[in-house]
Amino acid sequence: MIDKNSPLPIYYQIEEYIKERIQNKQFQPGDILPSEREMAETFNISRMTVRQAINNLVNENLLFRKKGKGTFVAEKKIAQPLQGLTSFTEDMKNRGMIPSNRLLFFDEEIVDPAITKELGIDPSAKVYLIRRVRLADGSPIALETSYIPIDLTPGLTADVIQTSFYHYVEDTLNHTIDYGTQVIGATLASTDEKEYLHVEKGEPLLQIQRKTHLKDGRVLELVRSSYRADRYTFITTMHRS
Ligand code: 16G
Repeated sequence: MIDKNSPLPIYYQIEEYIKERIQNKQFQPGDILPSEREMAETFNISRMTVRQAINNLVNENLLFRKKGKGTFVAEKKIAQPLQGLTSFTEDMKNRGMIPSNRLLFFDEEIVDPAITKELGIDPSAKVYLIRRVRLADGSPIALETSYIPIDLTPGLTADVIQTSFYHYVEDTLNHTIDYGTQVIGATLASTDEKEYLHVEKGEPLLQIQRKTHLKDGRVLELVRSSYRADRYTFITTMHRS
């Protein structure tokens, strides 16, 4: 277990010990870790050393601290490849997770002209304004606000949007979704995000804006989302040409 004669630093051995237990599911997401004092006593090492190991694992997002409560095992991060235009439903299913939605708002609205401009439609035209919390295995991952031109998706209803929007567009309306452009940035959780994403106010979030086009060039959607930065990450392969 901990070998004080090993050339490997003790804090590193503690990190490996905790990682191993997370991997073999002895420590599950949400589980509380033994306290620093308990671990120091168990391994007969200093609390400073235990703290160093835990700090490193917190920085790697494998563990997280709750003030006054202790250190807990974090949920595994969802690594989203930045290749291929996929829907939230597809992304979660591909990972063996169960996607679900909490519909917060669905209506036809006149919106900010900056939005209609992005959508390439008349400023006086109403758009579907939709707000959904997107969940994976029941836990909230993203808060998504979609702006969708009404004439592109006639018959869109709250029921349809409870499942997959892309599925409806492709399989019911027979449109071909072509490409999207995505801007990714950072933001801090507002009161809404605190409520719907179950994070602390001011916690860092990933902010994403996606604009998606149909094969005929028309804009299908403009979507602004905030993703939990502790649950979501992006991964991309780059070729040096
Ligand atoms: C993703 C897209 C969003 C799209 C939605 C469709 C990002 C940042 N956004 O959440 O633009 O509307 O998928 O999902 O990835 P659905 O087909 O499951 O409703």
